[in-house]
Amino acid sequence: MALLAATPTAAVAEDGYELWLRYRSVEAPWRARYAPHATAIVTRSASPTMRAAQAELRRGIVGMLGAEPSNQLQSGAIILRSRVRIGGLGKDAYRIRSAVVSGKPLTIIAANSDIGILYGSFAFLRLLQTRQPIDRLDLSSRPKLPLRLLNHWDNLDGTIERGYAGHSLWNWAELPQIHPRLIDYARANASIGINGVVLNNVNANAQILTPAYLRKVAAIADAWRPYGIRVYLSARFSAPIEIGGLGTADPLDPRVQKWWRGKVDEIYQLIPDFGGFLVKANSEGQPGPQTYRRTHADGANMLADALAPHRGMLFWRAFVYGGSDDDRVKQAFDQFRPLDGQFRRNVVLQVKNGPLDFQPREPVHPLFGQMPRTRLAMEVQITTEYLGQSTHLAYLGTMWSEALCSAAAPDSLLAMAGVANTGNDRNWTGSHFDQASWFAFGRLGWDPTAEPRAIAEEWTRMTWGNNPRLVRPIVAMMMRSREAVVDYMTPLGLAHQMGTDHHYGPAPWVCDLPQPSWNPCYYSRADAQGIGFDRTRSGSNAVAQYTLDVARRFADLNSVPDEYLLWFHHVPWAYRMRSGRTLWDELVIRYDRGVSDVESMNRVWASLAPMIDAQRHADTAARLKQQLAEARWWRNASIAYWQSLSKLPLPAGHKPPPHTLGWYQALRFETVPGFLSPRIPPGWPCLSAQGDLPCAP
Ligand code: GCW
Repeated sequence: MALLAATPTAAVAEDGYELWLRYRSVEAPWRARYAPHATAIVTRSASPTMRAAQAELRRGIVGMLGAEPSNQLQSGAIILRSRVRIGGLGKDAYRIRSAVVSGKPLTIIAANSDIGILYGSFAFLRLLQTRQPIDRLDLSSRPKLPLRLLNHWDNLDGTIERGYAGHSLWNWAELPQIHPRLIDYARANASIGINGVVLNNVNANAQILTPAYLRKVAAIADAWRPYGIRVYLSARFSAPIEIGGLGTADPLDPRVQKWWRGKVDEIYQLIPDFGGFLVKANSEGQPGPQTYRRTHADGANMLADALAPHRGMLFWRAFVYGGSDDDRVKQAFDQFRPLDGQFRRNVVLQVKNGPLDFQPREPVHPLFGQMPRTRLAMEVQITTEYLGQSTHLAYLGTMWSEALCSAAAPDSLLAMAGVANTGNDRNWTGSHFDQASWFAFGRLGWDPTAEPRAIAEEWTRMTWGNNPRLVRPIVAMMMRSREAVVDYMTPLGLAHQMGTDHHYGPAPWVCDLPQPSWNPCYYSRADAQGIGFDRTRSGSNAVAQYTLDVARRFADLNSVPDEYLLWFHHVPWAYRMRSGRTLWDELVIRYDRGVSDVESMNRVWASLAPMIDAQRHADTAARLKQQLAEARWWRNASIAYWQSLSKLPLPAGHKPPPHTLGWYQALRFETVPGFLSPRIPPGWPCLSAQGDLPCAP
């Protein structure tokens, strides 16, 4: 250990490309323990998936133990045994077991299918990567959810909606030639059990369904097949008009049905294991069945019928609002709950984790647990549109686990869908720490009951190193990180206080957008008397959408958790909280707590410098510094605005914002991602990384 401390791994240059599959050399005592159990890799099958498993094991063993494994059945061999019919385990499951055969210690990775072997191989490597013993193994694992999908919001022009890590990984000009990076992408996904990828944005372009694109899509499907990843596409509901030459997309029109059947047959000719379609319909301007006075079920079932003969799935999103003046968070439930039981077997209703829109904190979506005759997917956003984009360190395992644990969600789930945070940045996700949420998404899709802390620790060990002096503080930082964002952006159940359109930075004062529910003021309902959205019976009664016991808990001021107070209740500024403080004081304290958490993250990270490679350390340090400036900005701008309404003094010891409200309101951010071209007129004030100082002209 002394030796380890004296020669830190910091010497090795790293850029984050390898993600959590770094396979760096293990410390000598561990090598002595591992090497006798990794002398050879033996398999009889040469299927592409088995070859991928073998190649990964070899890569890991050479990297970590520095010795080339043979392919001989010898002492210390790893035997890959597929199609063994392991009772009780499904297709993707694996079993890893130590055995002694004819006096030779062996490790057997067994599975019902080749893909189970690949998953088992990654699991075996993970044991070494996280410094677990491997000499007396007997473990098995199977995914609790059969479908674990990434959703890419990639546009055909290479841009990514809400993407903060560069351009799309799919280079349509270069395809069908496969860039090696696409294989590394598949390895990363297979290592965490992801088994489906939707390639294109749900705000879909029908061109993806034309033969020229489909041939390129087929090349991707071929490349990923060995890794167990099926390709899916977002389908634009009006494609029969745009690329089919029809005058309608009415789902009950036989010509439309025939066109989709033909299109689906054409896709399966090229991609026999095509996963299916994902559809955003009648939402935010996207076309859909309601255009023809048909229901969401009519639309979904028509597409599902075209896919069914090929065993394809149809994911239909429940993210709809705008069709009524009612509270926005009620609208998806009101539209979809009555359709329970009306969807075909191969339809999956894809529901966001919360009823609004990927906020730092929302209560769970009330559709979970209340669509007993419909298969559901929980959609989460890995890309952090509303949590500081790729600057703020926010580990999302804790957030998703919160949703998965609530309202019996896991029992009613067939799938998890995660809006991907990858792009062509060298380290895939822009921020190194954003890799953790990609990792956690896969691990929670495999087991929604997994502990977010255990996942964070696993990722930390694989990504940064196993030294406990580094693991402990990093995990602690990750576990607190999302709550810190909640505190300095939208504490106590506030939501959607972000800047218009790009959703970057605070804008609680905005109240003039044409669609009422796009306005932050719609959600805060703040005025001189108080703050919060009354969703009890005296207000929108959204609370009644929950099951009786949950509804009661949320509706009652005595039992609603502080975290959801202003989501469900409008209360006076002087409202007395459980802490004994007034709401106003508590609010200010929460903002400050969030900021001080980020201060401490900065300190902790700085102290880890000697144990972390220079490039990744510096990159993360720079982002944390920016995060601190932005956390202060969120705190100051929000407090300045609320104070202009409440007229109350700040509690003792809490500093007033350094600028006037008008100063914060005048900031413009027209070069942040979301805009295609910089549109900052010269002379606009903006925020510098140094804090509340205007940028240099
Ligand atoms: O959160 C919102 C985003 C949109 C996105 C939409 C959706 C793809 O701001 O950019 O559109 O959600 O989920 O459909």
